[in-house]
Amino acid sequence: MARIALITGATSGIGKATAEAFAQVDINLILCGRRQDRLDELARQLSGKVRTTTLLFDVRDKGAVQAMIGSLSDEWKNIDILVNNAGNAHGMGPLDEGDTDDWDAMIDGNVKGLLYVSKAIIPLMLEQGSGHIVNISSIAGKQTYANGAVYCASKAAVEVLSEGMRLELTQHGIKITNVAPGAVETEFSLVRFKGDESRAEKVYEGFDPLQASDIADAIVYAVNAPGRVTIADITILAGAQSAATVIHRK
Ligand code: NDP
Ligand code: 8X3
Repeated sequence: MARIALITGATSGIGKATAEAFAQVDINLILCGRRQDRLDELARQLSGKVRTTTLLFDVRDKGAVQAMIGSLSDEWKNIDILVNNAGNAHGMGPLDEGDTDDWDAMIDGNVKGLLYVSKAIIPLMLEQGSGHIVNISSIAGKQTYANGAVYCASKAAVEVLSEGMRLELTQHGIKITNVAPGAVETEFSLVRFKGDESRAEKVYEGFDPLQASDIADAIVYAVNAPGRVTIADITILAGAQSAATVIHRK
C-alpha cells in the first residue's frame, strides 16, 4: 500500500520540493502550511500522481496543530513519514540589538512548532509500530555564526531533538533522520531579511547554491532505504561551501 507523508512548510522551498519528489515515488501527501492558495495549487499540481490533502495551521499554535492533525479522516491517519520542515530565520544581527519578536518566531516555530507537530503524530506512529520522522535542521545547528546565534540555537535544538527522538523511538520501529543543509536558494533569505530582495539575492551571489530539489533527493533516499538501514544524519553543503560561513564566491 502506498505510504502517507505529512510535510510541514510545503508551500515553499525544501518542503515543496520534497512533496514533488515524494509524488514521483508514489507517496501520498498531507501538505501543511499557512498559505492555503499555495497548498491548493501544489495539491492540484500533484493530484494526477498521488492522493493529496491539505492542512492549514501555524506550527506555533499548539491548539491548531492538535485540532488540524486530529481532524484527519481515518484514510489519512496512518502517517508513515513526517517531515518536520517548517521554519525560518528572522533577522540577522548582534544579540544586544536583537528583536525579541524575531527570537520568539524562531524559537516558537523552529523548536516548539516541531515539538507540537511531533507530539501530535508520534502516537499515531506508535500505534502502527512503524514510522519515519525527518527533521530539517541546518549547518547552522552544527556551526554557530555571529549575528545568527538565535537561529543557530534553534537549529542546534533540532539536532538534539533528533537524537532524543531516535533514542526514544527506535525501539518502536520509528526511524529518525536529521538533515542539515547548507546554503539553499529558497525564500529563506527573503524571509530572514523581511522582504529585502537585494539583500536576499546577495546571499546566493557568486556561487552555485543548493537547490531545494537537492535536499529533497536526499530525503527520498533516506525514506526509501531498506528497513535494516537508518540514515541518521545528512549534512549537505553547496559545492562551493566548506563551512556555514565559508563560501568560495567567484
Ligand atoms: P522557505 O522560506 O522557502 O520555506 C519555509 C516554509 O516553512 C514555508 O513553507 C513556510 O510556509 C513554512 N513555515 C515557516 N514558518 C511557519 C510557521 N510558523 N507555521 C507553519 N509553517 C511555517 O525556506 P526553506 O525551504 O529554505 O526552509 C525550510 C526549512 O529548511 C527551514 O526549517 C529552514 O530553517 C531549513 N533550512 C534552510 C536552509 C536554506 O539555506 N534555505 C538551510 C538549512 C536549513 P508558510 O509561510 O506558508 O506557513
Ligand atoms: C540556513 C543556512 O547557513 O544561512 O539554515 O544559516 S544558514
